Amino acid sequence: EGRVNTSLKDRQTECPPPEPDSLMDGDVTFQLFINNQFQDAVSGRTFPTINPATGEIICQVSEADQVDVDKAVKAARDAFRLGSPWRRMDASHRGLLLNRLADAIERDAAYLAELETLDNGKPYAVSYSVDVPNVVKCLRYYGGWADKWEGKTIPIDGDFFCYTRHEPIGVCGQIIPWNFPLLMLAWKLGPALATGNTVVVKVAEQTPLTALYIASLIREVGFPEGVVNILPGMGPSAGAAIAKHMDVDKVAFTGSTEVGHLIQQASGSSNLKKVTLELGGKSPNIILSDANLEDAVEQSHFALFFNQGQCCCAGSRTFVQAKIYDEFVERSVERARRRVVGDPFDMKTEQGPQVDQEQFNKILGYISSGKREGAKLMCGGGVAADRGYFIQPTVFGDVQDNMTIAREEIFGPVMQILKFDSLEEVVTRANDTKYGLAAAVFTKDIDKAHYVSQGLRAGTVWINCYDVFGAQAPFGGYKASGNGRELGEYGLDNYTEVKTVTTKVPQKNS
Ligand SMILES: *[C@@H]1O[C@H](CO)[C@@H](O)[C@H](O)[C@H]1NC(C)=O
Ligand SMILES: *[C@@H]1O[C@H](CO)[C@@H](O)[C@H](O)[C@H]1NC(C)=O
Ligand SMILES: CC(=O)N[C@H]1CO[C@H](CO)[C@@H](O)[C@@H]1O
Repeated sequence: EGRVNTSLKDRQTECPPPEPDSLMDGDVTFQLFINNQFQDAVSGRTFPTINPATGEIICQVSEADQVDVDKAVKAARDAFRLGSPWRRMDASHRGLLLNRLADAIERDAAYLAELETLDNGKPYAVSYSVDVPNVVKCLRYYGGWADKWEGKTIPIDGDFFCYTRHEPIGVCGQIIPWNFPLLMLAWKLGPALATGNTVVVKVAEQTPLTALYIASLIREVGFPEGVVNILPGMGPSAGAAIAKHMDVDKVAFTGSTEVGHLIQQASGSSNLKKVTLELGGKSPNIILSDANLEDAVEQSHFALFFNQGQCCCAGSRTFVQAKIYDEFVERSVERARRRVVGDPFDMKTEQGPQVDQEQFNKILGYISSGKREGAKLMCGGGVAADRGYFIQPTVFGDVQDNMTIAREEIFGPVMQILKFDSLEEVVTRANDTKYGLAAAVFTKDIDKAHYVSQGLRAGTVWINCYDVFGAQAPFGGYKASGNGRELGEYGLDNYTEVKTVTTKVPQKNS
């Protein structure tokens, strides 16, 4: 429960077989979703979304720009006005709607998983058994919170009755990345809707399809008009319009640290909207010499290569203690060579294509820089197919802290293995980065595990495991990896304004 299932054998027995050929049949239109209506962009413009396994166009999608953002914000503002159906709705009913949305997603799980795989390239077995079930769990978790997010009564001095109300912030802009299109949508919608906000979501231009299908389910289960608006579009136009909009009260962004800076600046130069950010990482994964080697190798492989290496929390600096370094590298290379790369609709596939040409080129550029700066290429390093954006699972040994591949986020299937001697040394080196999203330590010694996990400056530390998420536990970054937390009870705070109400209580009754 709550663990990422890494066993392919289990997945094959759970999944219905995919039918990618009939996926785009029927009159599915991919338009903007504003006020519960699907509609063209005002400009009439569209952009193609690409199947990364083939490089072919899947379909055209309406492209939102600033004018459409204005329309969507107006719809969301109107849905948020005092006395609106959404504002008058019982909190328990908001919870019920989130649960109904989860029901509809469960009903259509196979279709959604296929669509996610077609648009993003991640293996269907993973879309079906990891992404979709975690979307459902997240929405149900926040559905449960809707009528339990309580304020306090506070004993202030004097003859007063003082209490707090947890109120929604208002219109929230939410900008979603392409690496987990459905799951990141759920992480954003769950807490925002449970607490009674309205939202304008911009989905990534690489992967707009599943969010637009979710839009049809949002309408089907009965969310009032304007509560959820979903806009496919580009960062510099639609994303920037949300970030600087004077009538957006909060923006939540998941993506690169580079764009995170721009979002924060746009808030500062417009209306000081609240900003939460979940950004990049270069997460240290520390293997002590007493660890269970077989398990540490497998988990470290998973920590880096899961989702084609396209995880903000990927364990992308693997620090291995000197005594076991050579054996660890050898076994990791052997495991990477066995990784099954190919058609994401094939149930045996562990690794599909990278999401697009731009990422593909960028990763190949990092591989060149690794070779140029003197890291030892142990396996992979090249293109893995003659079409689509497939890259060979790649392992670099003898990586030094100052190499580009040890400092910058690669976001691809490229593993860096570094050597260390002492615990003090590895904590200092692990922290020597602008990022602080996640970290892990593998050891059988609980004292060492706690020593290392206390020293690491990161929002999440895994001990003897990696990428274990629960809707119940907060996730977010120290330092340049972000602001605020998503998931768990902490996630509610970042969608709430606290109002203090103080009433005079006269002591004479005459
Ligand atoms: C890393 O540091 C070493 C020693 O100071 C230096 O020789 C090497 O050129 C540096 N490498 C890079 C990629 O900066
Ligand atoms: C997010 O919520 C926490 C409380 O859990 C609060 O301390 C923090 O300031 C909030 N961050 C942002 C960026 O709103
Ligand atoms: C860059 C950074 O945050 N370094 C810190 C990492 O952790 C060690 C030990 O706690 C600190 O001494 C560093 O300042």
